Amino acid sequence: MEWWKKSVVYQVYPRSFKDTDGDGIGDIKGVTEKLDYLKDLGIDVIWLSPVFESPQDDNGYDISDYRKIWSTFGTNEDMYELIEEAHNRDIKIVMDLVANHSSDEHDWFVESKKSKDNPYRDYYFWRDEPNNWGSFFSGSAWEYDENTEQYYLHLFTKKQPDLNWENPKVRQEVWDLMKFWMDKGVDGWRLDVISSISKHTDFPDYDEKYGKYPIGDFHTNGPRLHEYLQEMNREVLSKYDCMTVGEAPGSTPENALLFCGNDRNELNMIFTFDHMSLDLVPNSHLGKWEVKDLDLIELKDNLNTWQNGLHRKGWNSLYFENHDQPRIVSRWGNDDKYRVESAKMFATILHMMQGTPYIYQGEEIGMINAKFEIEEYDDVEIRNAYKDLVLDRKMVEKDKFMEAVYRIGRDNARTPMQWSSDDNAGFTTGKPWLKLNPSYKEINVASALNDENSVFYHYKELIKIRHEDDVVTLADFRLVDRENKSVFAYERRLDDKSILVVANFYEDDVDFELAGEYRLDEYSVLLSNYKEFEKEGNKIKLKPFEAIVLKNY
Ligand code: ISL
Repeated sequence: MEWWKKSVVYQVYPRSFKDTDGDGIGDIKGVTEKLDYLKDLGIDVIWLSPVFESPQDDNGYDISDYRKIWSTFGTNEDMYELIEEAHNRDIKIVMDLVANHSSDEHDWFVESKKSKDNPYRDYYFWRDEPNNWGSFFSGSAWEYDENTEQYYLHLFTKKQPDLNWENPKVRQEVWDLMKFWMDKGVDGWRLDVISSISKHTDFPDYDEKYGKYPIGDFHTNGPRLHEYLQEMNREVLSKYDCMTVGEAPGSTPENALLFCGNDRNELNMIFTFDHMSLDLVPNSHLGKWEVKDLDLIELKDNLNTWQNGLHRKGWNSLYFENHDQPRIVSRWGNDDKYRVESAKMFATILHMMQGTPYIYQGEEIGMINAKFEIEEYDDVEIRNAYKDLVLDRKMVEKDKFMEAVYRIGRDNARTPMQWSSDDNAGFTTGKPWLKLNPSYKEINVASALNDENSVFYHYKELIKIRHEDDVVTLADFRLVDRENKSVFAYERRLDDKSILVVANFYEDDVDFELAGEYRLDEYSVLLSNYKEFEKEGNKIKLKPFEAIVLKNY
């Protein structure tokens, strides 16, 4: 079995993880310092969000030199040391490949801008007229450049011009930089917005009914996408023992197999947005800033389709959090009275599915969303959307916009990691680059380690189960009692071995009758987030956010 099928990945957002030099920004040495902590948790792989030279317009997702570590994070030597120290502990390192776009301060773009006949001109997309495509970060996706009187394409900020993958030289540059890091020992890549690298080069306008600058199907899954990924696999990936996970906005269970189908020779798995969009109003003129309640049955159906769609044919990634998503306990759980119970419940349903689970820093201690004043947010997405939707176009009242920010804004996940109840949560001795979540006095690593009932030890247990039991890795997936509006239950079955996961998704007690072929007395408890498990015949009496893993072998 491929190693990444039995692995659990931990995402580090270096800026907010651990600062060792007192400048208020996390660094590479900080990651190295915490390797023993991560080893204790039991993870196998670290995915490091971008650490390369960058003007930081989008916190490093705007790279100006792909072969150099950003000096605020440290040196290339620090990075080589991290790789070595991680490997000494049997932890693999996956880096973030942000190659849909570069920074506008990258030499390629600096050259490209100079003249229409510059050798780097067609490293990017230049046009005389813009179309109506929107930027993910508000406004038009085209920026006018006075020097050559043309517009360039940027699906993200105007400091993130899109690279032109039609140009074979661009692709060669990407293969070379990937090899550079893999030759240094890097074990794989998370590929940023990989579903956007191939453009519809006729740049068709969207229908105006979708708003002034729509974002839609033309933004992803362009005609040459899979040709490029197969070339990447042939030229680079196939030469290394590595893992890949492509971030794929616009992916569906059907097209997922084009990326990660066993016979495709492209990527190992993708991050879909499907399940994380279920509480957003589709096609809203406010983009992602119009939220609605989650419908549990929709979530169950969605995960079921992905689990079954990829079973034996491809491979799922499993996630609820990352640096672009809010904290799951605040989003769909209860981050107050039942914080611990609900954090463990989400962990349980996620980690017992088939696929490779991803833990985002702080998720393992049940960190919660932050509620700041608008001026206190740093995220370019929040700031641009506030200016565009609230101040300029007045499409939404400030209060309503802020409610959406509290629920789904990206900075919810980016507040510094809470190591202890000391000053600045033990994250830095300086002034943190982003305000801490005041909850750190109570929610922090030190107290989690001291409490055998903490969220941390629940994660540790889930990881251990995955490592020790191949049923978790290999078994199929079936929903149990799909229509149940309060309980998320499923079975994983491999031959006659069966694991049942039963989770109360809400804070009211609920009785769950195990119907059909299942006999509760054939099962024993493998893991639970409550000390006692109450049953009556084939009925389980579930307490708030109770989640139980049962097995029959
Ligand atoms: O987070 C989003 C909306 O809130 C997405 O649209 C997000 O921008 C998209 O998933 C791409 O994300 C990735 O690329 C961006 C970067 O800002 C994100 O942090 C990164 O994960 C541009 O590089």
